[in-house]
Formats: sequence, C-alpha cells, structure tokens
Amino acid sequence: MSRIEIIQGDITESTVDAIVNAANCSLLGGGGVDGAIHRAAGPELLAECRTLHGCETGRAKITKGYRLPAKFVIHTPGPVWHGGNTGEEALLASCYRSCLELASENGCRTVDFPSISTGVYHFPLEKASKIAIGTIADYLNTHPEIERVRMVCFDVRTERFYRDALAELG
Ligand code: AR6
Repeated sequence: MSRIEIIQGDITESTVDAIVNAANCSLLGGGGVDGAIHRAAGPELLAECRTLHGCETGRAKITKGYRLPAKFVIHTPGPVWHGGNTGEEALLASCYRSCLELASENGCRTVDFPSISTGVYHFPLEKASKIAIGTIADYLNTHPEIERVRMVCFDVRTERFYRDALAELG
C-alpha cells in the first residue's frame, strides 16, 4: 500500500505528528495557509517563530503546534514563480526534502503537506504536483521511519493534479 495519500481538506484540522506551513522567509505569518495555521495555533506560535530569525527559501524550521491538533509545525518558504529560470523547481523539491528531514529528526511518523507555492507564489500546479510527489516518493524509499505522508489539498482542482501525479508514479 502506498505511504503517500491525497486528501481534500483544511490542514489546520490534521491530527498528525507534523503539518507543514507554506510560509514566507520572515516566518512571521501571512495569508493563505500560513494565516490559517497561525490563527488556529494561537499567538504562542508567532512568539516561537520570532525566535527563529527567518528561514531561507527551500529550507525549513520546526516549532511546536500549540493549539493545533498537530504536535509540530514545519515552516518552509517556497519559491515565488518567476517563469522557471531562477531555480524554482530545485527550490521547491528542496522544501519537501528539508521538511521530511526535519520530520525524521524529530521522530515524526505522520506528516501532512499543503500544496507549497501554488497559491500566492503562483508556481504552476501541474509542475508543482509532480515535483512534490516525486520528491516525497524518493525520500520515503530510503526512510522507513516515516509511515505516511498526505497532501492536504484545499480545493478539488488542486486535489486532481496531485492525484494524477501520484497515479503517474505507478
Ligand atoms: N489547508 C490546506 N491548504 C490550504 C489552506 C488550508 N487551511 N488554506 C489555503 N490552502 P498559499 P504559497 C492552500 O498562498 O503559494 C502566505 O501569505 C491554497 O489553496 O497559502 O506557498 C505566506 O505567508 C494553495 O493551494 O501559499 C507567503 O507569503 C496552497 O495552500 C505566501 O502566502 C498554498 O497557497 C506563500 O505562498
């Protein structure tokens, strides 16, 4: 059975070891899924984020989940899409890999991701879904400690692209 699953839903409701936040480099909150996570986690999350002094695009940092059902939040700033010639694809893959590495280091067995960079940052959804699924599958191949990774898609269109990308893996 595949350890990668695609669901539609709101990631702030995920009861898992870690959810991923599609953040920005300040790590001080924003709109989209970032705003929703900060609202649901409460002000203690922002207080911990202030101690982290930001994060580079493609890297990740971990905090507690506070009022969220998830134990941890892994914050990763995805790349802004500038047309594809500024390393966007490698940076997006690096986001997924960095988050999974932090999950492993912190004993997380279940991890939920949102669709990083495909909202305000305008990364094309088809490309992003293939990079996400490919990078997650590669990581899971060599890391049995992670039991399940889900893509939590906020809307049906996003869900369809991730389902197709997963189906292509075979
Ligand atoms: N659960 C799951 N997915 C969600 C939720 C939710 N509650 N809310 C939105 N999404 P975006 P980005 C989806 O724009 O493109 C922020 O201001 C959304 O429909 O949140 O990486 C940050 O601070 C889309 O499919 O993230 C940054 O400045 C996906 O999450 C910037 O936006 C990502 O959309 C990051 O932009």
